[in-house]
Amino acid sequence: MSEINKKIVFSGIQPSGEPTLGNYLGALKNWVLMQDEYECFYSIVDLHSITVRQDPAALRAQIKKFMALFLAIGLDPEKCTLFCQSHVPTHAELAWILNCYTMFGELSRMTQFKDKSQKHADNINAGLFTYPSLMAADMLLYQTDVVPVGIDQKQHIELARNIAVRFNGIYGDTFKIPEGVIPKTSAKINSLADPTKKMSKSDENINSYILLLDKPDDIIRKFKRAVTDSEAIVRYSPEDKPGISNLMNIYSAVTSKTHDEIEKEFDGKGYGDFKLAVGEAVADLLKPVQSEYERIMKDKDYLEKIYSEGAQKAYYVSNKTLSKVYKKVGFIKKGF
Ligand code: ATP
Ligand code: LTN
Repeated sequence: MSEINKKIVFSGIQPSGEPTLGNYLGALKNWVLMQDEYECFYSIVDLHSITVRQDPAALRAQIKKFMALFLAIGLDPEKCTLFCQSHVPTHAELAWILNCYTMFGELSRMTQFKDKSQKHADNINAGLFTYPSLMAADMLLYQTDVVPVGIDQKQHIELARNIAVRFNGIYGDTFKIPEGVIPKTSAKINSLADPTKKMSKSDENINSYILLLDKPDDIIRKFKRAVTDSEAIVRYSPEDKPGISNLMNIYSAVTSKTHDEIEKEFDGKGYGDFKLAVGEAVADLLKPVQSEYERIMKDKDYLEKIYSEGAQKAYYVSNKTLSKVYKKVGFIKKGF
């Protein structure tokens, strides 16, 4: 069971497609790095994913893929708790309570809500709107200290903090106030097709993203096609050269080279050489992950064991916070 002195980490990812290089460099890589030092809870947030319409058969397959990929990238179930959000009912329960302490105006200001409402104008449902209260519940249930995410989630974490402070202000100390951890060069990996936009697993254009399970040839082809500019100088300048700067961020995150080192390495060389180097570095990074994934996917019983044990532990830990909350707001104890 949990080691009390370790700080708590919580993070989640939606099974709304297949994980991309953006998910990996922005979030998942940090998840792996944190597992030795912290008590970590990592969730496939399936409840969140249905705020956008999903095909049930595809969703089922994606969730299993995500769980296998968690293990393939190096998350160790001995060190962290891996589970599906829908298997742990405390998340939906606390989300309801927090909805009653979250203001309409606050939710209206969320950029993810505005973006997704525009993208899915035919399905602006209440779940899409109250998405951040469920996300706040995810974090607050575990008395989380640290939340590793990409920069797009900063606003949601701020809101969760505000909700927690508000609740604590009314009822006394109940929730720990969590803090976001955002990586330096890979906080926002952009689309290869439109480098002013975030790389996103639910993008319609398959050339806009690299999937963790893309084959090496596809990876190299996608980088070759990546939108850049006509200057033909590898130079970091996100404003004037979003495409090349995005590729430099990727190359830097994968090889640990600084932007200066990358500029020197490709001084006098064309974009062709640079794109090939980025493609090869990414393909090399993903090769061992992919073979590990193939191995794990063959053992469905093992996968089921991991997410079942994960959910049991997550329920045990999170229910302590939920019981505290029920008591604080004035609900009476159940007699069974
Ligand atoms: P969707 O396209 O369905 O909105 P997504 O690809 O944006 O999904 P999420 O499941 O919302 O991915 O995010 C999981 C984690 O990955 C979050 O911490 C998020 O900040 C991070 N992340 C997602 N895309 C990127 C990106 N392009 N660059 C850096 N981090 C990212
Ligand atoms: N909203 C996040 C996914 C997510 C999450 C969380 C991240 C759901 N719950 C709790 C960190 C902590 C997203 O869309 N990327």
